[in-house]
Amino acid sequence: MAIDQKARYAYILEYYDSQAEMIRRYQLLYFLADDTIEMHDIKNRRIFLKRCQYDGIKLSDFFVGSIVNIYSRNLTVVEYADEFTRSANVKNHQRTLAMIKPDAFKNAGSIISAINNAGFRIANMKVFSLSRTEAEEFYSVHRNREFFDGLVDFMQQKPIMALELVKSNAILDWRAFMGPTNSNTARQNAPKSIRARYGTDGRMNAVHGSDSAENAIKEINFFFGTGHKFTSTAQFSDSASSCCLIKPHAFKENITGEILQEILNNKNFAIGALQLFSLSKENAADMLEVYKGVISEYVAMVDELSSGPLIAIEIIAKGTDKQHGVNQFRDFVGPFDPQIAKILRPNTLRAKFGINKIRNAIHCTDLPEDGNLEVEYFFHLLQ
Ligand code: IDP
Ligand code: MG
Repeated sequence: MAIDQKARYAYILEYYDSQAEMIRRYQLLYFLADDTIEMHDIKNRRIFLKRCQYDGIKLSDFFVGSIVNIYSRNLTVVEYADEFTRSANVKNHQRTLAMIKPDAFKNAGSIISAINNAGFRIANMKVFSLSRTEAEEFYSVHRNREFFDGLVDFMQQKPIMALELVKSNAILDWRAFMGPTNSNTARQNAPKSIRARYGTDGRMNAVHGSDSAENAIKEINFFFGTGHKFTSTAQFSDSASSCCLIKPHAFKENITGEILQEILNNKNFAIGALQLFSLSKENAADMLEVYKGVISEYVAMVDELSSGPLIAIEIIAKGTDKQHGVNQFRDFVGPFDPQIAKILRPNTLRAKFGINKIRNAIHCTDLPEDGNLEVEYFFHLLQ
């Protein structure tokens, strides 16, 4: 059956215009028949983008809270503009809170790959180190259970990663994908599940997932809402910190997990802090300021860095002096140009995951004295 030519979804998008210091609102129409979009400036009642196919934009990019990049602007989808769009999207874009628990943190990359392969989109992601009070609050429904104290002890041992996942039927699908609460039961009854593959026992079971729509909202808010300020996990060390960015193209290609796992497997480095960010063009230009006028690809680098979500990571080099630490991670990342990297240093991250000089998968700190500055930019200034 042919799709109705006029059938379209409608969204309200916002963009912070830093030059005019105001928020601009647009209505975006997505035509289902031919995957074209059209945009209107709401205030001026003017057409902003004539109906066209827009490279790199797909229907699955649109849900409340998502960020789409059009004409180098990062636009946030803030609401559905009509009931047709709302009811279709509420079904297609359910959200849930997943957590990678301390026992599985060393496998966080592989778990993220599995999450992506199972069709979940990652809308938010951050590493936390929970205090006793925070762990107690998160699991407060279990306060009277005999396993509560053990659970709280376990949860505040090491870093954890919280993830906001989006998919149709996300809550139940993620619970099924996690497997039974007890990892040993999981290995018997659901050998492909995450808990079977990465869990330890009944308490240390690799991952968490919200159990209802109500709790999903509560738990997403707990980690990603503005209500609670968590202590930063970043170490901001002048001697050991350097900054690694998994670039937007790599995030879009769903290779974040593979890259992260390579970093986790390398015994020379530890992860201090990690978080998903969407940089505006101004932020990206700020961040890459030192390359302005130095590297001919500067403008294209800024465009790439502001083209969608990226993952910022504080890398802690273990047991080395400052000079050595940043250089050691650079060495692991490899030459700027992946084509050269593939020939000269085939085991480096850029050789394995990069495409070209702009889409080279990873940004890493170049100069030892910039390591902590770059980390502070993400984990202090942008917080
Ligand atoms: P769920 O994580 O599968 O939703 P819940 O019953 O909500 O399971 O329990 C929360 C967490 O408490 C579990 O994931 C597990 O870490 C821990 N836990 C549950 N039951 C036991 C137990 O019998 N012994 C030790 N820890 C437990
Ligand atoms: Mg539960």
